[in-house]
Amino acid sequence: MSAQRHMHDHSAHVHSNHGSFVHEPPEAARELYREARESALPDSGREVVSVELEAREVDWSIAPGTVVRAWTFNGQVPGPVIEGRVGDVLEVRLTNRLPEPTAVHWHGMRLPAPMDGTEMVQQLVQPGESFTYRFKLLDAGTFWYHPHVNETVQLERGLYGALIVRGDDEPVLDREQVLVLDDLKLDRNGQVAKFGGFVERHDGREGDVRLVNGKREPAFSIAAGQIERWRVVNAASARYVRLSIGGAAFRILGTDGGLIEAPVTVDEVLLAPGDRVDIAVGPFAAGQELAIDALRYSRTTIKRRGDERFATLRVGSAKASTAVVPERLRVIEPLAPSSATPNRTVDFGIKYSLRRGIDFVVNGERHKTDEPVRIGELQVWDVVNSTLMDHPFHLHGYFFQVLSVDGELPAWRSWEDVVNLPPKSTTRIAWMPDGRPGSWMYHCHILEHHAAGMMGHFEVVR
Ligand SMILES: [Cu+2]
Repeated sequence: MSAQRHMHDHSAHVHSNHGSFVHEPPEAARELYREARESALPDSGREVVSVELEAREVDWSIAPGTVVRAWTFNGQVPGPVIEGRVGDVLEVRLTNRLPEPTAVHWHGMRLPAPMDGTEMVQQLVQPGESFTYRFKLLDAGTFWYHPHVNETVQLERGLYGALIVRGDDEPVLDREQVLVLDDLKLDRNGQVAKFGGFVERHDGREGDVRLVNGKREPAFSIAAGQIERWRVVNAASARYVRLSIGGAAFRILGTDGGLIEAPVTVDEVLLAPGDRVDIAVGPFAAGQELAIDALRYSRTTIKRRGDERFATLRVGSAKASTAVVPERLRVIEPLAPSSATPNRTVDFGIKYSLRRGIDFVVNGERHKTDEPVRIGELQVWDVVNSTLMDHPFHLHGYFFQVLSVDGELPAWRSWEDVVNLPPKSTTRIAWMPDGRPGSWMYHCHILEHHAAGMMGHFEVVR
């Protein structure tokens, strides 16, 4: 199908995203899209990975005898795991069979702006229509995809999936598993509960049903003596997951933007909404059973939670291991010293509103229009959280490094696209606009906060 066919004019339609707030793609969007699509060519020896994604409603079984009316990619929750290699081109044709418009955001990908899947860079894909995303895979890591339209509803109903990009120099472990975490709020009839209300608006929507790969509290297995690489994605709307594997030690290998410099041994790791972590799990002894839990995490919500079970890990009989976890994984050059002078402050705050109760704002404004950023000019931003709640800050299209949190150095250097902002804190980040002009955004990845205005958009310009 041609670009022209996909991009025909929808200007007569009303696009609903966050309430009455409408972002529109620029006039030149069609031409920019065509250029981006045509210029995405694989490196020599690499290929075009073609994927068909159909967004459609199906009955999805989260547990034996428990069926939920879900919105899915290709009839499954999560959507299919999409896999490619660095240097490949990913081409995804999205067909919308939902009763409302959608679009797909490729979370964490350094792609051209017209492929970012937001309402700022493309016309939404109307029911019955298709749209093709095509971009080159530049970075190895664990990414994910999800709609950026009516996202509080579309993600909750099941529209999300993992996207894995492999590099040449990856640690070779015994086996790999992808764990996509989510929670689901069901009503008395066992269906997706209605949306909205003050608690949901304030806390973000959390549910009492915990899913891993679309199943309620499933069991995983690992062979005794083996070490596996787990790629974990937090796809929940608002839930923070302080991931524990029975209290056992595991090694962090990578975060949002791929491998870190050296493995870090921990017995828990925090995944804010939108976060990913790659970990080396094991070895364990035969017969062990470990609880994969989210430990209690207080983020100053109205509704509180204790430790909660996501899954169980059962250790089977022993198998030989050939896993090697190298002591050095890669080198990450620092973008800037922690003393670098910030050139922008992004302040996540709340304001009381007579009409809406609470507004979630950036520098005092809902859906802030921020200053442009020039390609090649290092960005050092102080990202401030003025509130008493945690907020996960997400930047589209570019990885950043955390330079400091309240003046303290982070425990390790990494590339991130999500960082949790603790209450009343300042997180200094650095990032480089490395090209790819166009409309970009940052926002809180608690989807209800994003929808309520905790986002800013800006142009990257030459
Ligand atoms: Cu938030």
